[in-house]
Amino acid sequence: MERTFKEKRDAVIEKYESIVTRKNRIDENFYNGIYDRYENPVLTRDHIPYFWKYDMNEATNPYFEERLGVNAVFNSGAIYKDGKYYLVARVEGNDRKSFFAVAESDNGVDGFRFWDYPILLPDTEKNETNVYDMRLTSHEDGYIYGVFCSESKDTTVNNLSAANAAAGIVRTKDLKTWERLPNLKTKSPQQRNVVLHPEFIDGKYAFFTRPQDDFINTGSGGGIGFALCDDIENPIIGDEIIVSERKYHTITEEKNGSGATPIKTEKGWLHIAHGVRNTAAGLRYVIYAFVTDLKEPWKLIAEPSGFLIVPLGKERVGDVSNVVFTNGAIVNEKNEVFIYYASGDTRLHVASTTIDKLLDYAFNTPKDPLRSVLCVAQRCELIKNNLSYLEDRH
Ligand code: M1P
Repeated sequence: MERTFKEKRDAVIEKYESIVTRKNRIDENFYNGIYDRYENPVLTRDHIPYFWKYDMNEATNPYFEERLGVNAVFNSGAIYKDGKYYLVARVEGNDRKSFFAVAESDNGVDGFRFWDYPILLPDTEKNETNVYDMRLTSHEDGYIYGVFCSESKDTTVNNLSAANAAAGIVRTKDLKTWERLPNLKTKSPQQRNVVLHPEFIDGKYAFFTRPQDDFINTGSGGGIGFALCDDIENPIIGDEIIVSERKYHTITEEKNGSGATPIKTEKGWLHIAHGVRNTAAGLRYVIYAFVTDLKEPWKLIAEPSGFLIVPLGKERVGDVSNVVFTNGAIVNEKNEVFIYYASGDTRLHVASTTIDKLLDYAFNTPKDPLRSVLCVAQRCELIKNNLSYLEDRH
């Protein structure tokens, strides 16, 4: 017999509560010494409040059907404020449009609950169709900035899928009221993965950028860029200096992009970014790290070889398989670091570590020597040193 409206509704509420109150534990099956992974994602489509999806009124929804479904919750900006962990997640409706919503937790690894309403961005860009991937920057000017991709249809070509990506900018003090500034103007025809640096450089705002010729392909775009901006209320940047290059036969060959807002450490600015390579099965997105100079943050001072985080197990499959992507990390007062990364453009996970471990990783992992023969020599050196310590191993 079919369940009553009340039975269906109560079951949906119960499932939601069990998901958002579920404890998360470190995944003991994974170890690399650099960071911990967790058993469960921190945000999924099941974390979306039921009252965002169902009409809860029996008179207008007698079958208790979803009216506005949510497909995925992924790429999230992150910020630590007054002892709480906040994520500004990319929520994608069944209609493919993304929007932003704040979720809050007391410990950064579980218990994330969305606030009652998603963020209502001021509608100042009339051609904007889609918004996604907000990076949150607590700037020394006193505002929290959100920089995100503002996407609109490219009407200059006869191609229904052609789109333009620009960097949208909003700012807030409380994550509740958001002021929209004009989109960033750059020389590059397209921009995605733009991040505002937390400090003034020579009295100016500074952006990490990703110059690109095309919506998907970066074309001549050489990697993650850096540029200064005189006026955040009329944001224009000039020439972009390339900070982290795309390189042949590496994890960044196809493209790369800034991820989490750079983290200030005593040894430099720590960046957690993404790199993309092409394969016969399509693009493969991984997460990598690099460090730039404290005073001159466009200067690369450490770039360990290869990836930091790669999709593993269930993370490998999703709406866009073979993808991990980050646009947010949090450092708390204990110098613990929480890297929020999405898998498969479908759900959001956390990896936890510390500043010390990440710096050790960044400065003591060898660089990519760019050729197989040199990679083998690098590994043989490690083996030779290890075997001298392990002489009595048999
Ligand atoms: O689908 C993978 C990612 O693709 C884009 O990243 P990039 O601009 O580097 O290609 C973004 O749209 C991102 O949201 C998405 O996760």
